[in-house]
Amino acid sequence: MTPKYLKLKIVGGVGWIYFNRPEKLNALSAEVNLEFEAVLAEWQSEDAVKVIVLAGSEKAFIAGADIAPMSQVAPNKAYDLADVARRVQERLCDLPKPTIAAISGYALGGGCEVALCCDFRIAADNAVFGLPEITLGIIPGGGGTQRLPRLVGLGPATEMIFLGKSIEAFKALDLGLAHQVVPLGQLEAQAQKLAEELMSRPAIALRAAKAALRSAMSTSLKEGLQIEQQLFCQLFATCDQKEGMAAFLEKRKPQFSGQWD
Ligand code: CO8
Repeated sequence: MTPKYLKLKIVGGVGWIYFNRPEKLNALSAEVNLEFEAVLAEWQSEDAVKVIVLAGSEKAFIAGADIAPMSQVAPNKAYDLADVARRVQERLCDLPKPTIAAISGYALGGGCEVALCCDFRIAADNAVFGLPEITLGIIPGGGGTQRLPRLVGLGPATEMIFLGKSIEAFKALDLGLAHQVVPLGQLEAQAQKLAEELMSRPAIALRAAKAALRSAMSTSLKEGLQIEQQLFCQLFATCDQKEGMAAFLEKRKPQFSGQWD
């Protein structure tokens, strides 16, 4: 498929998805969400893609959901609108491959929520994060009230969501919303570098780590510990567990294959 609002490229195992609707600062319409969902579905099982990076343009990662169509939505249709966003974002969160949001410019509303679904957020020094929905008379509808407090704590999330004020890159770094802040001109290179570092890790163990960490956000401690134990044990059936431990004992660098025994 050739998407209209996304640009795609694969560079050495890294699948880049650029939101590309510049006239609307990459605002997420239903069409954009459906294209995004289709690419994620395709790349989930695409062996050539090991890590996925999301990016926008210099001015905007994504400036939120598209307000124009949303302004006309009747109460009985709001559910359908929110449901598409929820479905796509859950797919992104649950993707069994590492994901990185490379954020320059505005990451507002639904754009901030998409970034929250990624495993890593690298911010350019011009990045602006925010959940301004309250200023539109609504609240975040794509997971913001749930994922943001889990990531940064209830206090900062309350401030961002009640007041709807944006924060800049270094403030996001302080809060733990961004993992790193880099000069705008280095954003892509840094994201590619992180992706390549992730690719050097044992893929099955990385997938298990992601599943275990994600479960920490949605289960009780008791249940989460059981999930962790199960995943931990499964890894003893991988070539990478044997290789990783043998390499340590033989004092050499491991060569991971990402294969089951
Ligand atoms: N929706 C629609 N159009 C947008 C959006 C948006 N979110 N953001 C920007 N645009 C459009 C502008 O209307 C403008 O279009 P035009 O040239 O036709 O007038 C164009 O993009 C350029 O924008 P500006 O001229 O406003 O650029 P500025 O540099 O002056 O301002 C801002 C940039 C500060 C980003 C400003 O555009 C802005 O405040 N945008 C809206 C941000 C916002 O409120 N986002 C949250 C939206 S609500 C949301 O995301 C809820 C998510 C719920 C998910 C579940 C349901 C789908």
